[in-house]
Amino acid sequence: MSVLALLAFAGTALAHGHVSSYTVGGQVIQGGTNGGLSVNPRPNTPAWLAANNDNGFVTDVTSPDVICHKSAEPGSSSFTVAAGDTITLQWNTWPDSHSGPVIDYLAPVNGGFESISKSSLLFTKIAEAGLSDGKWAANELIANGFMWQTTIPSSIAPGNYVLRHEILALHEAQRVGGTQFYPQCINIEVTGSGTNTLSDGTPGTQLYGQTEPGVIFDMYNNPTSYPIPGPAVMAGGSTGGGSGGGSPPATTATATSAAPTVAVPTTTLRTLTTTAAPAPTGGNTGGSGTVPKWSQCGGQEYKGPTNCVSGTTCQVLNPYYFQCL
Ligand SMILES: [Cu+2]
Repeated sequence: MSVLALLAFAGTALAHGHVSSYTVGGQVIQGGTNGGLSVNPRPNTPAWLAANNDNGFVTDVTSPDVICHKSAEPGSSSFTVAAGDTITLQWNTWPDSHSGPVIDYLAPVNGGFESISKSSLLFTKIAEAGLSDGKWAANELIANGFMWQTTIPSSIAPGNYVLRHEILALHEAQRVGGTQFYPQCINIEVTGSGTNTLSDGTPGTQLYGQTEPGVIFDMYNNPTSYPIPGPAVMAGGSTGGGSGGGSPPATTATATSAAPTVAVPTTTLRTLTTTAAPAPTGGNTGGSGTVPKWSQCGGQEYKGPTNCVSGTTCQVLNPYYFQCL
């Protein structure tokens, strides 16, 4: 019995996750968790490093740890994203039992990334997904090979920002202090012609109240709706799914193949990213049956075409998701 109990406990503990990579415009950036804060010398990475190499979580909504995870320290570099473009966030894993919302924030950065004081970051919510048609966003993420997508609103002004991506696990949320926060941060440089500088955001330690509806929640009572906690989503932000269909829309590749900074027409992206369905079959199977760049080409339970378009190869991002890169 003790062996079984131990095994069960170990399985649970190991099942928590982190973002293992970020993909945008053909760049694949490592997540910050590998080795945590102990890596020496520090990698020059856009992803923040934190003491979450145990894949743990934060429960105190007023702790600095809730900003970008435990003892987080800013990444020293950034990667470029055009306003209107979509970032693919790949979690290494996520347990089925840990249902909850998936939320994304942006905070503008004044000055260099290395000297960020995390307590001075002011976050604006750019996307949120909670409970829709009886399905939790976190479980949607699992169904899509632990992948999530978030679009940088096209109105965002050029400049440096921290993207704060987060899953809330609600399996103990019926009690105060039971909700588990899994924030992940990465530095981005937004390009484009937007004008919104996000000057009226909220400090990370003030995003949530410990007894706010949605932080306190009983997920075991067959809920039909869920009040996503935190500030309201900005105008032009995204509500609903972020799983986006298992692969970035093919139009992104078209737009970015000429130059990485070309903005994709907002209307096109919005239509595509709000469709919480697999990539249009016409996109993958039309014509020659080759897979466009950025699209899925393999992985467990994947049944689509596997031949990548010329100039790309099918690369394993995780056992569930191979992508033409
Ligand atoms: Cu857990």
